[in-house]
This record gives sequence, structure tokens and C-alpha cells, in this order.
Amino acid sequence: MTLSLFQDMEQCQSEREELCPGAIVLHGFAVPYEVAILEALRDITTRAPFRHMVTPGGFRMSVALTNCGSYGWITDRTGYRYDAIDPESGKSWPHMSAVFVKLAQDAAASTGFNDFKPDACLVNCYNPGARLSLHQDKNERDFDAPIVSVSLGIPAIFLWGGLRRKDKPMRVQLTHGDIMVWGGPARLHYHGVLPIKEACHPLTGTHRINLTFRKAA
Ligand code: MD3
Ligand code: FE
Repeated sequence: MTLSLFQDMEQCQSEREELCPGAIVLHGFAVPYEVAILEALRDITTRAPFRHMVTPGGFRMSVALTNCGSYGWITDRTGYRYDAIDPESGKSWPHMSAVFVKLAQDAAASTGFNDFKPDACLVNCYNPGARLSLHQDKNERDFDAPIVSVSLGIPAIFLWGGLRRKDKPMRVQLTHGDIMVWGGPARLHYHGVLPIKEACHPLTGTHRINLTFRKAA
């Protein structure tokens, strides 16, 4: 009995899908953390509310975002970058809670990236219709560190492309509690999110939330 329960737990923890070398989906990995994450998020968004930023091209992003940690990812007419200061408040970003660090480190370690020390957590909020066009994440100083992303709430179709923008992306359904780890040869692949379909999740309502843990500096 004990053994079979143990095996069930292991099964649940390690239900993984490798999209290509360095890109691993851990289905449901964050479910045990869901309440703790949402509590931490309430504190973050009280100090640094979600906002729609403008791209260097002058477009308002359909995704709303905020950050926690030593650095936050921002965009405005002058470019994309990490900054220690929230431009909206003029203050530092909310601190990264211990539970966030532990979740990101556990997920990274379980895919072979030991000693991941995130110093930035970008939090994206999607309403139905919001999307993220194909892009690479290149603003981090060190491409040897992985990026860990956590999906919460209503589902999304994630686009997983190649090293060139024109490489045809594959579609991956991401649901509540899924974690993806991107590192090594997958780190600079193009990726994006299709427009979110209307849906409702008991914990997040009509939103999708995505956390991405990064080593920015
Ligand atoms: C693959 N966010 O914030 S997370 C982003 O669902 C971003 O909000 C999406 O892309 C979201 O930059 C996708 C998955 C993800 C994040 C970073 C990556 C995949 C990645 C960096 C390199 C390769
Ligand atoms: Fe990205």
C-alpha cells in the first residue's frame, strides 16, 4: 500500500514531456504550491499592480505584467530591459518570496539544472484574447542559466519554435500547474502564446497567470 502510494507520487511529480533537448514540461508540478503562489501574488500586485506596457515599436501589450525579485523585466519606447526599479512606483520590485525560490529551484533541479538562483520573476496576466507573439528571451546576461515558467489558471496554447523566426512552431497545451524548464540548447528558441480562449478556473477566475523565473544579472 505504502509502496503503491509512493509510486503514485513519483509518477505525479515526474510526468514530464521533453519538447526537444533542454525544453521539458513538468505537468502539474506546481499544483501543490497553488495556494501559496496565489497568496504571494496578492502581496506582489498590491505593491506593483499589473500594467500594460508599451513595446519599442509603440504597441500596447495585450498581456499585463508585473515583477518580483531584484530585477524586473520592462519595456517602453526606448527598449526592452531589466531594471531594479519599478517605473510605475519609482521603488524596488517586491521581494521574491521563499516559496517562489524553492518552487523554481526544485523544478530546475528535477530537470538537471542544479543551483538555479533566480533574481527576477516576471509575472504575466492574460485576459481572454491576450497573446504573445513569437520572440526570443535575450535580455538576460547569462544564457547558461535556465528559465523556469509556471502556468496557472485558464489554459493556453504555447507556440514552441526553433532557433530561427521562420521555423514552424509546434503547439503545446499548457494548463494549471504546468511548469516548463528551458535551458541549454533550447534557451534561445522562439516562442509565443496564441490568443487565450475564454474560460474560467476556480482559483484564478477568467485569467491565465504565468510566472517566469530568470537569472537576469
Ligand atoms: C523558451 N512568456 O514572458 S512562458 C515571456 O506563457 C514568455 O507567459 C510566455 O515567453 C507565457 O517571455 C511563455 C514559457 C517560456 C518562457 C521563457 C522562455 C519559454 C521560453 C525562454 C526561452 C525559451
Ligand atoms: Fe519569452
